[in-house]
Amino acid sequence: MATAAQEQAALVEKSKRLAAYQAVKDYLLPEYTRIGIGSGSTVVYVVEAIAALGPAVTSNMSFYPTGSQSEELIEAAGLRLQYISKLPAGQQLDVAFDGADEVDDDLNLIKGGGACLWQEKIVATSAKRFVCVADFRKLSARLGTTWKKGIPIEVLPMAAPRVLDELVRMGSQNPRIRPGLPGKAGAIVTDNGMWIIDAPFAPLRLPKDVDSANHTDTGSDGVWTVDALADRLIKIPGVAEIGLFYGKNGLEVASGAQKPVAAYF
Ligand code: ABF
Repeated sequence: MATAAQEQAALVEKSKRLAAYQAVKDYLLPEYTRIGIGSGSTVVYVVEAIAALGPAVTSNMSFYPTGSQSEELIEAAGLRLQYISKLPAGQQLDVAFDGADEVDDDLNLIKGGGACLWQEKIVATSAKRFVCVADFRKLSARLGTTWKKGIPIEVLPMAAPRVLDELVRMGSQNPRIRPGLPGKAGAIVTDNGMWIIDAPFAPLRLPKDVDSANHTDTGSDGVWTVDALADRLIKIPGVAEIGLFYGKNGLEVASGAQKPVAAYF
């Protein structure tokens, strides 16, 4: 008989798969030719759902990865691989699909738990529409509620100590350089030769939280809004990119069985 933990794990996998198939059904139009493919375990189901459509649908499509993991995924599925560096200036992807670590009420995202956030942000912002595919565990009212490890920040290795100092000044509780994968000494090294710092902050406010006199979006009481924190983090010298995705234009939610969610911008 399955344990409670095994049942929960099976439910999570089912939810990821449902969310992925629903997102592909709703947002991969047959006329599309350029599709961004993100990273993480949920995206594995996105690629599975796309490959299941068969060559009749996918033969005119090219797939743009966000790093080595999704590159391998695209190739293994027999889909055409292309690189974002080859996308001419002035042109866009039709759509990009990716996962997330946490999604808030306004559909802001924490991403980067898989250390691919820089290329993920480039691919996401190169697309006319970004589709975030996430299972029910990822939803929370405020970022930093369920994803306690901190906001992933990609940094130039030589700048890491200076960035850590600044994060502490900004109120991050115990920011840390992410260690290498099991069996690998030292810091994790991204596909771009950078390191990742994980910076925990108190759950981030949204604009709807800051309209009373007691609240501020400046961080002076130690609690940041998503926008104010993101604006400040990206300006720290040595920071290459941050794992806060907070473009809000045109966001929508689609839900289905087991509460899969897709966020779009
Ligand atoms: C990528 O993979 C990352 O931005 C995010 O950190 C992670 C989500 O992985 P999973 O789908 O395995 O939860 O999308």
